[in-house]
Amino acid sequence: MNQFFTASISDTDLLISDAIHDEVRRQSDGLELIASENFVSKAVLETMGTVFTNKYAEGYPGKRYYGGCEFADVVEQAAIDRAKQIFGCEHANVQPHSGAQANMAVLMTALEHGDTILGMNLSHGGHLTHGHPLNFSGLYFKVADYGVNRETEQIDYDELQRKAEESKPKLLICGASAYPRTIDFERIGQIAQCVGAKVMADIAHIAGLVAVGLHPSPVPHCEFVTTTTHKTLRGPRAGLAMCREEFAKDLDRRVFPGVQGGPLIHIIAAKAVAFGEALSPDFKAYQQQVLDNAKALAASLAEAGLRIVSGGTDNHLMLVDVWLDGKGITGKEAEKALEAVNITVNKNTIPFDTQKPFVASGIRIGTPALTTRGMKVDEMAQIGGMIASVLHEPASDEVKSRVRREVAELTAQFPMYSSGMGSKSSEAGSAV
Ligand code: DSN
Repeated sequence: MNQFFTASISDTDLLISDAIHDEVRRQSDGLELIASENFVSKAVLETMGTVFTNKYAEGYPGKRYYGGCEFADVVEQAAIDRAKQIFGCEHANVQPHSGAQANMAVLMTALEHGDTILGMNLSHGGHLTHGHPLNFSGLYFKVADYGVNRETEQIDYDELQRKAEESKPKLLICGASAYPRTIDFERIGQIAQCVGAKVMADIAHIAGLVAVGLHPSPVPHCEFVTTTTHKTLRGPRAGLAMCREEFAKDLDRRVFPGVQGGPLIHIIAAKAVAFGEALSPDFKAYQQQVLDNAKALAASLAEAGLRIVSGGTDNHLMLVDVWLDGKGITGKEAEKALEAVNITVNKNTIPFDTQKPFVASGIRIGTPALTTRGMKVDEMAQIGGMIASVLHEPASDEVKSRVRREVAELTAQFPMYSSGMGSKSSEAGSAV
């Protein structure tokens, strides 16, 4: 037998093999609270590591530029059909390698170079691809932005309407990366109609909730809907672009050959598997638990004296103001203090932040990953207490070692990926 096809990574590349092992252990031994992260099923993970990675399949099912695509067609068609079934959209393109590329394809479909877009300000919860000056969206289009109200810290739809009337965008972009409240897609659709704009809803964060009806769907109100597939949707790291049938041909042309070359068929196959999981009744129960957990965690943090931006959460995430007008610590310090006890979050600007994005006044916390591990509201209350003790006394070694111990005890009760995945060279055969 040719060793090339049989040797494992632990036999051939110790540097990478050990890093994989260490990452398995890091994920398993820590509390993962980054709102945009999740853990995929073993089935999704397995599918990503298949021989479909060897296949070129430029084009679309039934219309490829390469021979030998009959099985690639099976998996891509399954992913398309399942995406359409989940979201009730007229057309789905499952080839975008990422959410950013899905957004780029939509902007190229809906706009000409130099047209105006109206997107949510990044520091109020928006995304780089919604008009940041250093991103393609800000480099190639004129950008107007909207945000949240200073008092409520929620989207001010009257102000959004005013901004739309003033800037007359060709495309209104909604959806966010750090917005904890329900988005009124119906109202946004009406505003766009009034000013003759099309709408792109980027539901990367809330796609799992939308999939099961726990967040209102943008599909009836928006010409284009994009998402990543790896956040609440719990699939492989990738993107998905959907649109009304009238834009289908143009969107497909913009994804390939406009923005990308050959599709990643192994990832598309994994999207199909994840979409199949999203269609199961268990997925709705999972998403409900994500919401219940977010509410419980926000409540326990608030009870411990931390300020939750906008007063709470309607979805899978919350923003915590840790700076408190100079009475607390920066987001950067909070992220670091929590990392030291194996709790992973990310620093995040809060609306009207006075700190630079790399320092920030807040942290963003989300529950999708820990909910996948099986944690429920009792564990969230416990975790809220741990986070609060570290943030109240970030310099205390005593608090840090206590919380580190509590994290170890808690994570041990919720094992993951337990089949020996990522065995370290020095511990061959050990299960992680
Ligand atoms: N970087 C992603 C997030 O963390 O929300 C968005 O692209």
